[in-house]
Amino acid sequence: MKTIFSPDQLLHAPTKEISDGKLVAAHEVPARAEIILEHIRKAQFGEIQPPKEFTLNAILKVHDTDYVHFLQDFWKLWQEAGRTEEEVFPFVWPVHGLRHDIVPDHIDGKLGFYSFDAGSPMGAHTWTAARSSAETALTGADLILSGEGAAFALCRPPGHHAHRRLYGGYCFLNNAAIAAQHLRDQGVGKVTILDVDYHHGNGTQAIFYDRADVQFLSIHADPKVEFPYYLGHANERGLKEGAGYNHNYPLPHGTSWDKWGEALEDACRTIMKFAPDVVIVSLGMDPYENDPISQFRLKTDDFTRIGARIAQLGCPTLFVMEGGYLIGELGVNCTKALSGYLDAEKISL
Ligand code: OKP
Ligand code: ZN
Repeated sequence: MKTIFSPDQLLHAPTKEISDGKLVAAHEVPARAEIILEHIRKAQFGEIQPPKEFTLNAILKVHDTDYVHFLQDFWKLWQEAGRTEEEVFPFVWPVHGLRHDIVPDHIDGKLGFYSFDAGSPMGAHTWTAARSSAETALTGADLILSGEGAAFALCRPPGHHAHRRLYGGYCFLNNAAIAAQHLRDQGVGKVTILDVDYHHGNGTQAIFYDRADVQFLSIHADPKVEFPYYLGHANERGLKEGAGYNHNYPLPHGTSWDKWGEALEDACRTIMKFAPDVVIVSLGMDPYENDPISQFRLKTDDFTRIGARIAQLGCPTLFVMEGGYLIGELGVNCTKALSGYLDAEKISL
């Protein structure tokens, strides 16, 4: 299994974020990708290659043009406004009852217009890193198109919280969604996105909510008590043609493998019924028991089981990195998920 990664993805390097009502040290940091890469090298799963370059077309199939231009032009606009801070936060949003049909000219208005949280600082190189992360996912999708059975897109910054026209949850471009759309545009009939990150993949869900060609399933902490709070409930089943193609598995804080594994089993049976041509896994390592911001209790060996169960689906599979925060075990857990996939026949579930 090949891995795709670019050092450009490290250029977005926030040092702080707003969380729990205060400024705290940033969690979504470049070292996350470095520690994973180091373990991927050691595991010798296969070649580690840089992403290819893509025009913006594939990104614009998923994200609105004005939003992409905002991300692209952000640093210039920030400087033109005379601002000097290197990490930038929104602080005012067009929530219920306010207007969404006029994009403000002022940078502070734009920041709130295009975001849904104050936890995702932007800086001079955020666009470069986010675009590179999306190209990593697109290159992974191309490997699948060229006949590879599996590939690992080591995306960072992550993507699953990003909507068509909104950033948040450390995500700017929805890497998994961009890869899924690219596969569809290259002639793949049906794509499943299985999101195993601890947090609900609200962006991915929203992007494909009214579509039957891309099935979305997410196993995550109940949004009643966890970020992103306002999406991810079990009764969100899809709309119009997409009705019945969206499946959420919200689970309580403290969930360990017994209940998590049951949800995965149900999700895998639902995927089998859909019979996708390609599976994309939004791979988060944050369901881990010692993840610094999460409250599930999966153990290292449980990630092996996740990989092995996904392998049993028997579909070409693109793994797209999402969350999982900085601790010593981050790299090991990630390679366990991938080796579980590669060695599935040796693993009893
Ligand atoms: C991104 B991904 C913790 C605050 C968390 C945002 C979490 C974003 C998670 N006190 N704020 O899905 O892992
Ligand atoms: Zn997460």
